[in-house]
Amino acid sequence: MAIERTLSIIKPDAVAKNVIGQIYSRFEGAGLKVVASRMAHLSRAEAEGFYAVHKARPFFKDLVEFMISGPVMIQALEGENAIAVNRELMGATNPKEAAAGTIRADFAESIDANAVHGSDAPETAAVEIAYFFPASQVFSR
Ligand code: RTP
Ligand code: MG
Repeated sequence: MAIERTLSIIKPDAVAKNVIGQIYSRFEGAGLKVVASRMAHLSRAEAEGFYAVHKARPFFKDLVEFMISGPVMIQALEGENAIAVNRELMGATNPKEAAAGTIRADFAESIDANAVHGSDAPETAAVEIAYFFPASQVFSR
């Protein structure tokens, strides 16, 4: 199996709920290693740039407003099949449809305030990690 990296964001709702540690425990329990990490309060320009792929979507404005509503915790995760493993841990985008025991089922309120972001493919993971972390701040281990 391939060792991959993925970009994860603990969104403002989950940071406000004080569950950063519980979410990190789930990453570690699934064999994912935190190889880069920092807290940030994103500017509008940073959030718009990060979600540029969704620019034409009706939910884009609300998504950006939500992502700049408070601090977020940003991390790169590394492990076997890290992208799919993280998406499995996260659960469905809409927490009402997320499987029991997933991060979104346990901590998310709504499709907007849905606790976490995770990259969806190797190409987007590489772009998203580089968006937040210079190579010198990613510590492969
Ligand atoms: P993410 O990118 O945050 O990991 O979530 P995702 O892949 O599961 O969902 P995606 O389709 O990439 O959408 C990005 C974020 O936009 C919000 N969204 N709202 N109101 C809506 O219909 C709607 N659809 C998506 C969600 O917060 C989603 O995480
Ligand atoms: Mg997505």
